[in-house]
Amino acid sequence: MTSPISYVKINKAQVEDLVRKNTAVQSRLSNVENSVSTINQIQNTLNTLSTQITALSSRVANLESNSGSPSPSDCCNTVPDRVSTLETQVQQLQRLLTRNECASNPCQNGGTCVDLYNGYTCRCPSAWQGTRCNEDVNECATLAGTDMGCQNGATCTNTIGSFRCTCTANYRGIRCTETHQDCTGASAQELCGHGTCVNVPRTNPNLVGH
Ligand SMILES: [Ca+2]
Repeated sequence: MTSPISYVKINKAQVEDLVRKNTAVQSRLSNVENSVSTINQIQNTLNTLSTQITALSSRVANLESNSGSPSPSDCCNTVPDRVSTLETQVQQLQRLLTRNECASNPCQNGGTCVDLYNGYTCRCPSAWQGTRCNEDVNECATLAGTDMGCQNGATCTNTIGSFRCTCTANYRGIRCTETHQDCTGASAQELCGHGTCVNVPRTNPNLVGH
């Protein structure tokens, strides 16, 4: 006896319906796979957190068992006090930064005041020194041997706020840098009458040399 061969006839609409259902099944399968992946990630994260919590617990236990160190609660109770101390210090710094120490004109004798953090400095004229430019500079010491001091063997005398040069016989000027020219000027004719005046160095500061 031979089995009869059976045929199932389906039309185009049924084929399209099967394709749609297959697509839907594939989509649901993909969602399930994604969900499994997400669950694995969550599980890994939980494992990591668990490890960290265990480590933290161990550290807290160590801290609590160590009587020489402050416990976490002691530590955190002092935080407000420390913040308050910091605020006070910041306010003090701000006051020092904004205060103008030059307001009282501390620099004397023409000194220029420069306001600094918690203080001032004075830039003094050359004849004065010191924190407030109230100390005389001894120019006879500081300028000795320089072009700014007394020249040509002059004697230097320090004065308050300045200095004075006493020149040797043949020199003149503030620093004794010029020689007497006794043959120049209207007096030369009177000095020599009808002769020719020739300058010679003075040997006495008060007597002309000619
Ligand atoms: Ca002086």
